[in-house]
Amino acid sequence: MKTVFVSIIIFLIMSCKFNDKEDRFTIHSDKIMEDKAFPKKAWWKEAVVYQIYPRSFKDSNGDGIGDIQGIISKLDYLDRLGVDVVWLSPHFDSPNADNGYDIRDYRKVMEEFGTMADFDQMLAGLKQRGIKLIIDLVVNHSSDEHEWFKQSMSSKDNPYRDYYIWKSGKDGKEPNNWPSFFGGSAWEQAGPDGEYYLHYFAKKQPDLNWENPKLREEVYDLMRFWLDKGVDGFRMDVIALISKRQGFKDMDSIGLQHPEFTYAYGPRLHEFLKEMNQKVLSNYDVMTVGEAFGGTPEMTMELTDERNEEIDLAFWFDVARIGRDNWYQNDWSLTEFKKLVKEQSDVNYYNWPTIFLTNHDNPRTVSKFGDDSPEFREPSAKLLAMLLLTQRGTPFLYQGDEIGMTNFPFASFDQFDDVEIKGNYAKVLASGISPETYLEELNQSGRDHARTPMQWSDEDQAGFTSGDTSWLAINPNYTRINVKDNLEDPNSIFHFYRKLLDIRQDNEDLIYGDYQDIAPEHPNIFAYTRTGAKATYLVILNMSSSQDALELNSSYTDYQLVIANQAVENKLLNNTSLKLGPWEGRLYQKNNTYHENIKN
Ligand code: TEU
Ligand code: CA
Repeated sequence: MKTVFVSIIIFLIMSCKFNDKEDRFTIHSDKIMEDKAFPKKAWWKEAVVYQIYPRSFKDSNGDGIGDIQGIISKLDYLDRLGVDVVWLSPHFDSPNADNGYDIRDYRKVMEEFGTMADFDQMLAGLKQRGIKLIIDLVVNHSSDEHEWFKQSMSSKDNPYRDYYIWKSGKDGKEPNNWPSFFGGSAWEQAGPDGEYYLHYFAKKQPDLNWENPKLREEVYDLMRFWLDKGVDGFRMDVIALISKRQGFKDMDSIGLQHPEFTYAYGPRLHEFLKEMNQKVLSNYDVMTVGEAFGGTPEMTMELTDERNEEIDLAFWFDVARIGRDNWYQNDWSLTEFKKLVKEQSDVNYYNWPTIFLTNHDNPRTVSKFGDDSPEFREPSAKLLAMLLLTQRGTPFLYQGDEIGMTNFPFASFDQFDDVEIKGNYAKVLASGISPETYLEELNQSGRDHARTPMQWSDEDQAGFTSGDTSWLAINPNYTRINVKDNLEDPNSIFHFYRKLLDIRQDNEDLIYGDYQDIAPEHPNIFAYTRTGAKATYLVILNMSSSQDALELNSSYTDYQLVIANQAVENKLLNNTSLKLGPWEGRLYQKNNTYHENIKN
């Protein structure tokens, strides 16, 4: 009896194992039979996107604020770098409560940035150079200075009332206990009727009411306005938040304690996005990328599943925000990091991933993921370039990363500009945290690190402005870290990015190839392959400031070195015991190994 039982167990274990193998094999053979060995091609899958935060990119008129003519003066620079698409953070008319993420007029250019003629000139200049442009669509909320909101606030009977979300108070207090991401309640009392309006972000960013079909038509119209000008798509700000849970019940009572989960993926999100796609996006050859936090991978994948016809791409925040708990930065390990990268990469056939390490809401890439000390800043910035540009997914590169710009050494609170940092200050201190601790954390996590002006040269104000001051302090390390020096030095971070961009664009398998982590448990070395029809690429990155070793299995011999961030003696990989220096990264290639790999 006992033996029968044991054999049944063994049989079960064996068959699981066996099935496992079978499955893997079936997936591959299916892929080939159905011609699904590789994802369907699309220009936005092959593109590398460069994000411009216009306020901090380049000032042309000496007022200390970046502007469109400034961008125009740097188009050749972008062309030289070799990026395919520019994502421009908001350039619309705005009172700048949140640096343009609070729009007063969706059809007007922010005066500080220039005019519509400047915008058209920039767009034409980009197109001449074969660079596409996507703009920021911020339609979860508008500015409270938008005409719609002024009307809406003026009276309960105004036809624009339902463009926003108004509720009466409960027992003389806010309608529910929802908090704003930027401190305090998400409700603000306003107007003659004593009602409250909803704002997930600052008070000056009232949430739009997507339940109202008229509002939705307004949004579709403004999208057409920019698409008809020739922009190539949108980055969609907090798009997962547009459909509100209509009960407006207290957070605890709906069982979703965290605001991100309470606000994101509301019941009509997919319906709204399908409508937007059908009425607008499907009429243009454009790309869309949604900022989509607050959901599980499955929920995010539903947004970008091409069969659903909603949006093309989504930003998953797990990788860029690893270890983050609000403004608090916890320690994290490389093995966790690898798991998150793999999770992002493992989307199904109908999805395509994105990869980014920072944006205008996060610390600098080299300071968070590399080592920004004078000794290791350069090799680690180059290694992170290799990581970003050899992943499976559309890479998003943030301005300044191509020269290894670092976090700013904030010494006091008056150096910050960010509405989030200021808005949360009172709440954080009231919770018993000391200002010193908050400042220390913000020096790792704060949004202003990414927003200090671009360092163009070692001249005054880093060549960002000809004026005496800039809107946010320049990082004092501009004398060492700037574009001018990078352009002159053939071994600079800039030129390394440029070469990698070339390599990616010339090697389709590096774009579409399968992703496999070959050393998921290694604590310091990130090693993976990208396998396509013609070639397999092997990427080996020592993500630590000390020397380390990696044992490869014998199938990884005879790989040819493509590029490395440090001198490598032997261009042919014929030794399976590898020793890597601190932050050493190598990219190897071997031809025609795809079919062999399947058999293995
Ligand atoms: O950010 C969305 C967002 O919620 C976070 O990334 C945000 O930075 C904050 O840390 C949450 O605690 C987008 C924009 O990227 C950001 O710049 C805007 O401030 C925000 O939406 C509101 O429009
Ligand atoms: Ca200016």
